[in-house]
Amino acid sequence: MIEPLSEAERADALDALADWDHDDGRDAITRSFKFVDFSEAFAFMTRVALLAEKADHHPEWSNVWNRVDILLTTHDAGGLSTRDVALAQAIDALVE
Ligand code: HBI
Repeated sequence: MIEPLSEAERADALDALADWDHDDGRDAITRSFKFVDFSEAFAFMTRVALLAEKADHHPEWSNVWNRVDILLTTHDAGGLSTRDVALAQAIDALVE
């Protein structure tokens, strides 16, 4: 069982993940990325996919041409967990 974040942990995480929005309905975090073209967007997705496999924690995501929309939540926890925070930070590092 993966524990969901506590209220305090969630507040701290959302503060730290300034580029992510909280989806209250799902207790998830979302971020949209825009690249110069599809090739760059897909290269980003490939790198995220490798991070996700390494973490055994996978995004819910969509791609339209140069845009990638990512939603992170932990299905096994029914909401946000430390796995989402860690993956979001690793994803941010790809584009920082
Ligand atoms: N990814 N976002 C997300 N949420 C999960 O609960 C999850 C996952 N990837 C893999 C996975 N669970 C399973 O491997 C569990 O056994 C951990």
